[in-house]
Amino acid sequence: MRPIITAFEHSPDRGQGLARDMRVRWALEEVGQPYDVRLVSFAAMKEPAHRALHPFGQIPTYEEGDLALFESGAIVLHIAQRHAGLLPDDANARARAIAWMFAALNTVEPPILDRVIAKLVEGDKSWAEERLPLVEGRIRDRLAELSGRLGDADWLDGAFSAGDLLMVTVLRGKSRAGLLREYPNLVDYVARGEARPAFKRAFDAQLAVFTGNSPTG
Ligand SMILES: N[C@@H](CCC(=O)N[C@@H](CS)C(=O)NCC(=O)O)C(=O)O
Repeated sequence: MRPIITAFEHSPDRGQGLARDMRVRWALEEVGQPYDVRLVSFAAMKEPAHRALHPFGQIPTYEEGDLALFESGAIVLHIAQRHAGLLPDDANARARAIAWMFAALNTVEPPILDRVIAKLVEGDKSWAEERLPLVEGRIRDRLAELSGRLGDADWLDGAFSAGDLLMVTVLRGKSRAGLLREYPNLVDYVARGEARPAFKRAFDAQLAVFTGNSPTG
């Protein structure tokens, strides 16, 4: 059965591949599971029909038979648990890979998102300029810690896993590139993730929606 995911009808990031359906597409591409995409407008996301799938009126969602899921991390975990290739077989290694999934979304992504909010939403406030260095300091702390742990390894814990998939999606993007440049091993880490054929297929599929080349992934 082909799962159906939802994605933005229009790109808010001008095709950088940052919308979170990218994580789901990438996971599906890594495990070789074909999927369909239902495109939603910003208005439609807030309608009851979409909110029945996603209580917060966002993308991505994931439907597979009777199952409907929201939250990109939960969707990637579901895909990784149902298919080989994104989580190790060994129980302890699997638990550690899942810990990295949580670390990406729960520890590294929040300060990065805070910076997006500080710039885009709060940028015109009188205190915005004073706050930004504090926000960026918190990102640097996390990146320094992550960089230290990664060292010269290719991936966070052995083979590429769903933990790396989420971490790379959290770190990538033009607006993060400046801060990331201070940690060359993280720059290389993101580049390694982006060089994976499954990433490229996912990226191209999302981009194709925005450039009008293809309606589905
Ligand atoms: N924690 C959620 C966040 C979902 C999210 O923020 N989605 C964005 C797109 S990347 C969205 O739908 N934004 C539109 C809105 O919130 O109205 C996840 O990881 O799935």
